[in-house]
Amino acid sequence: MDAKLFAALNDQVNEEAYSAYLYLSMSTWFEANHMGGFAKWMTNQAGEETKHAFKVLEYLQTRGHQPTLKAIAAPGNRWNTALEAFEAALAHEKHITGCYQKLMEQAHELRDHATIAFLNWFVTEQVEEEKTADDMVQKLRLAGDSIGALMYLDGHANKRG
Ligand code: OFO
Repeated sequence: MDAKLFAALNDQVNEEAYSAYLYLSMSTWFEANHMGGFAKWMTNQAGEETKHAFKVLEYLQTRGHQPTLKAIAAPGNRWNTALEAFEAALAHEKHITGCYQKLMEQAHELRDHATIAFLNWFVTEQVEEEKTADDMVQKLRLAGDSIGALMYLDGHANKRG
C-alpha cells in the first residue's frame, strides 16, 4: 500500500478512537444530568465507534502493515443542553464523513481498488451515522423548552441499538 495512504488510514484509526471517546464523554454528561436514556444512546454509539477503529486497524494489518496507535485527544465534557450535545455529535459525524471522502479520493488517485472496496462500507455507514444523529437533533428542536417532551425522548432514546 502507498505510504501516504497508509499514514492517512492510520490517522483514521485515531479519528475513530476519538469518536468513541467523545461519545463516551457525552454519555458521562448525560448520566450526570439525569438523562439515562441519552447516556445509553451515547454509550452504544461509543461501542460502534470502537468497532470502526478496529475495522480500520485490522484492514491495515491484513494489508501487511503495523499500525501505530497515537494519543487520543481529550474530548469536551460539558454541554449546555441535550440539543447542544447532539448538534456537536452531528457536526462530528460530518467531519468523519469528510475524512472518508478524502481517503476515498486518495485511494482513487492511487487506483487502490482493494482500499476503495474497503472504504465503501464506511461511506455507506456515514449516511446512517449522520441520519441517526440528525434525527435526534430534529426531535430535540421540536421538543423546544418542554421538559415533558425532553423526558419522553430520553425515555425512548435508550431503546436504540
Ligand atoms: Fe460515527 O462513525 Fe465512526 O467515527
